[in-house]
Amino acid sequence: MTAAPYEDAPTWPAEFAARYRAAGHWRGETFTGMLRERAEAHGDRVALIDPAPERRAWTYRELDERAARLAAGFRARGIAKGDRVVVQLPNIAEFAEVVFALFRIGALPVYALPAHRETEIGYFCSFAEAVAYVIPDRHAGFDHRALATAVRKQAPTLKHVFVVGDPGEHTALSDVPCDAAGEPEDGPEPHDLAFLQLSGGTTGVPKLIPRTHDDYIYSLRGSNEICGVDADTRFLVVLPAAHNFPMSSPGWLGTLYAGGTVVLCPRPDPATAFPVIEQERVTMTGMVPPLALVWTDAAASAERDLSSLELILVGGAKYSETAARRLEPALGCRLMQVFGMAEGLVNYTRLDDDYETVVSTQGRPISEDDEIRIVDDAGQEVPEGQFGHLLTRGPYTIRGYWRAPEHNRTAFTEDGFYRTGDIVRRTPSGHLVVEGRAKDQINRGGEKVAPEEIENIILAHPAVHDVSVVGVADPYLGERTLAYVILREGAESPGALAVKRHVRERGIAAYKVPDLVEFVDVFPQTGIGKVSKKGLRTDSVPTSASTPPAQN
Ligand code: OOB
Repeated sequence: MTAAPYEDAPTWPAEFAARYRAAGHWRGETFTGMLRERAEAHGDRVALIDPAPERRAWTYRELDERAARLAAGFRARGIAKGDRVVVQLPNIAEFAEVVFALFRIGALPVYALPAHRETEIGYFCSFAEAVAYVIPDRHAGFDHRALATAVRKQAPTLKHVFVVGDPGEHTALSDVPCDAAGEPEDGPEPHDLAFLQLSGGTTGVPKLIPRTHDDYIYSLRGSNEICGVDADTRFLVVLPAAHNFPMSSPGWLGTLYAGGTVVLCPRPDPATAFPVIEQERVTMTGMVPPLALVWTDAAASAERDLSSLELILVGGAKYSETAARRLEPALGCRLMQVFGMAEGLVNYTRLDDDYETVVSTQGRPISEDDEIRIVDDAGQEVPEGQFGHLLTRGPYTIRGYWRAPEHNRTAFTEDGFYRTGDIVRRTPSGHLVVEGRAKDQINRGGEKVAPEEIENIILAHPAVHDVSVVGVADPYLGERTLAYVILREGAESPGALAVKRHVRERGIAAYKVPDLVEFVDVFPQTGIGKVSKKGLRTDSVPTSASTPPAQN
């Protein structure tokens, strides 16, 4: 493979790149260099703890050596710079080993979530022309090897399936490492792509987000400074490690950047996480609002010692002020709100913000070079303090999705601002308050669902004439998904369960199966003014921007 895939997305114009370098944001670091430096500086410190099923603790030296050996093995099997590799691993130590091995080669991990199934994985593998797919044998009761077998049939570029555990008909990851003959000479440059992150999505298929070493490492450094991450930090990864939030805000990559210790949590529930916090003396973690509610409730009766916790970050979806006020007293640590996106921009409340700001805003940008515009439907800036569409541009916000020139024309302004699809207002202190959303996306407790993706599946049901998937308020998740279905004339109703089964059987992440299905004669005028998207699509009218804000 050539380096061409690195160029498959718009990047920062030269004058911006020069400015970000001059400002010291982009320092010419790579992930490989970062890990090697930490291994040289304090090789005996523990980088990573994986508590289950048997506790494993890898030092920085061990992680670096493992990544080097695995990289050599990947190269021996033909994986080269610029190749894409879909990585679908749960919160296990091998996650870090695999991605640092790929970084070393300059191959690009595509971060799938453990919940993704045949529809999503098949798409990632074929769209990204992936050469390899890395999986666990089984996870959460699901056999990923069978999924891999099915995906191989539809993705002709896929040459390897590497399995953590029992490989079945595929290749055991443990058979891959071999003696490393030094570092590859053609390893990635700091301005090269490091990986492809997934977008929450507003369209039928998720978009891939190209992040470079330079830009992502800057967001780690900035996040670490704001959150006070240092070599003494013990960060617990409770959300899926593949998601941008637990990866970089400040997340496990931020913690490794600082030389701290990452503790992987196999499941996020208090019964699993609290004993890990006690045993490993965890100091920091990050989570979505519904989980923060569960932890807040569970803390009162918890028999575990949570006193090592200093800071919990909450974000990914709107955290209600009422819930936010309960967290600190219940868990005995500080709260920080985070409003971020895999495309780039991340906002945090600050450790020295007053309490009211922490509980009632979603923070302010990491960087003084994060440019924020809040505009009305016509693209004009709104008066200070009023709400509008959030547009952003900056040193770690992408200038375009990977291989999506058509979509990029509407997702970005001509001068390179990303249209976040979020409706926000700015307080006098510069903090943002998320008021709602204009994009066609449902935020199900931090998990993003693109209605169009689900509608397309439901439309394929023989009894269905038309469908509209919308978000409805839910006290726990913030939003749940509701599919309004109009049946074909004369068709017998298959019933709500059959519609849900139809979606599930298409092999899709469980969180995307509609929570509710209602059969209607015409689409009700909902709070967000949805109409038939089928009609919209045939008329090819853009669905974004003009929709009034929905409540998150
Ligand atoms: C994070 O990343 P994504 O890419 O899954 O989702 C981004 C979207 C934002 O555009 C916004 O609509 C929503 O998620 N969001 C929030 C929020 N944080 C994210 N909405 C309201 N309040 C918040 N605090 O979700 C993500 C990435 C990095 C750090 C944190 C979250």
